[in-house]
Amino acid sequence: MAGILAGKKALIFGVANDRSIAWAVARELHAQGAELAFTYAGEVLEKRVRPLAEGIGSTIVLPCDVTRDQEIEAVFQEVGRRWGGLDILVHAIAFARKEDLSQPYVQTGREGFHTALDISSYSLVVLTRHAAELMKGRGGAVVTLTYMGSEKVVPNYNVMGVAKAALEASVRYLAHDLGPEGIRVNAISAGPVKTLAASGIAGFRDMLHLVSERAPLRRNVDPAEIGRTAVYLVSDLGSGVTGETLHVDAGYNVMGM
Ligand code: NAD
Ligand code: 0WE
Repeated sequence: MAGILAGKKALIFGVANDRSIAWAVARELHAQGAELAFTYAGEVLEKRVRPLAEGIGSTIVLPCDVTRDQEIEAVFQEVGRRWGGLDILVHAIAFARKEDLSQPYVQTGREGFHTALDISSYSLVVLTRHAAELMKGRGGAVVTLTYMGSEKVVPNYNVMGVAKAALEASVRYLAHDLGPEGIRVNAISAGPVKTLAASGIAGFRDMLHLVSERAPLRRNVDPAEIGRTAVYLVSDLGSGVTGETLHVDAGYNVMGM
């Protein structure tokens, strides 16, 4: 019952509801004994996130829209005050304008490009910088969520694919910067999962079906499998792994035909 993350303190960004990948990660970290804190993006989501957090004994639930530097600073100040340090950062945030996920990529405007890269890519850099301050002298681990649309063209993923490519490159550069401090930075490239972020996407059900037919495992991934991979990456089991993007996609990405 001790768990491989007993005594570890984890701060989780990206829970919107109980279908969020961040929530599946939270549950698996909690099952391994980690103590958790959560952030939510806006009042509407507080109503969803607070009961979930309280249900697993978390008392630190703070607002954070990652486009607002003051909110980010307030989160890390409060976590520092309550915990005096941090071991694990989970980043599971992405956003692009709806029109940029339907019109041809070539039409992407400057504002839409900036929005997608700011929220989905730059946020990892600023959150990791703050987290590293609280990980000083104790080491730590950062994990983010990405998608294969960074490596290969997935129709309509568009500017999000470009943002995920920047996110994965950031994982490597952050791993280089923070390795000397004993802080590891990795990404999980997940197969499609039916979450709130996926619900607005036309044809998402067909994508799930196609993956389940073509992937080596002949099925889709279960969010709990993503959560348990996060446990591996942030725990001592993954002590030699940093700067990596690990696919958890039933093997879909290895296929060439
Ligand atoms: P989700 O909608 O449950 O989570 C997305 C989260 O991003 C939400 O909690 C939302 O509040 C947050 N967010 C958006 N804008 C924000 C902002 N300005 N400030 C703070 N938070 C903000 O969907 P999800 O599918 O669980 O997405 C989590 C991560 O997993 C994302 O990075 C996504 O790209 C990635 N991912 C998803 C899938 C999938 O098929 N669902 C596959 C691979 C990777
Ligand atoms: O990263 C994602 C989705 C991220 C996302 C989703 C939305 C929907 C609502 C970012 N921004 C928004 N903006 C909105 O207004 N995934 C990996 C899931 C996903 O999204 C796709 C996919 C897959 C898979 C979009 C097109 C094609 C495939």
